[in-house]
Amino acid sequence: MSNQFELPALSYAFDALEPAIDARTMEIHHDKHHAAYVANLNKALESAPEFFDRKIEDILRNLNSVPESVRTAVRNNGGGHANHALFWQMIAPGGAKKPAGDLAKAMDAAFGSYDAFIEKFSNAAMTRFGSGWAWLVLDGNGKPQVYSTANQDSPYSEGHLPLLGLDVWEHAYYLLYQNRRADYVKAFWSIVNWDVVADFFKAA
Ligand code: MN3
Repeated sequence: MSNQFELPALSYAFDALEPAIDARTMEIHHDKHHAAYVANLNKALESAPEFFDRKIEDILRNLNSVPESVRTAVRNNGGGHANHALFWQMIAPGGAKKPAGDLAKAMDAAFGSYDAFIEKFSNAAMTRFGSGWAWLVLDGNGKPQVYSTANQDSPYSEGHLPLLGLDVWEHAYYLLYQNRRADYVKAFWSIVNWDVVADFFKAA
């Protein structure tokens, strides 16, 4: 098969995000969960191999171009692949621990303040029933928005550009936090790499 999708290597050690996220969770999350999304995406596209030449974000932006027989599989597993590939970067160790510069200005204009943003995003993460993601995105007009998506649905499919995402599937936190999603969401703010978020913002 031509350009099958590949699991991107994690650019840091499994224990690099402790104590916010434990090494065992990172290992299973990356090596098992993310790997499964990639494998299932490749399997789904066996019947439509021309999609192997396209970027996953382009496929997700145009899900209606995917054959109906595999569209749901691509939405779920392609979304899973794209979302996790972004997530590992957004929580990479290091970087600024608060937004700055033009990104901070755009966020303050949209949400009022950094604290108001944190509250809005955390609320989106807490109120997503079942599995999904909380997002900070740039919408079609280039304005910051906060919302959550179900399952592995991607902001790309809404025509939006994801800047920051938080995985609130139980597989992302259950080993360390069990049912305490609020503690996981709170710990997330200690590992966000705002330099990476700023790079996504600049590239928009
Ligand atoms: Mn996950």
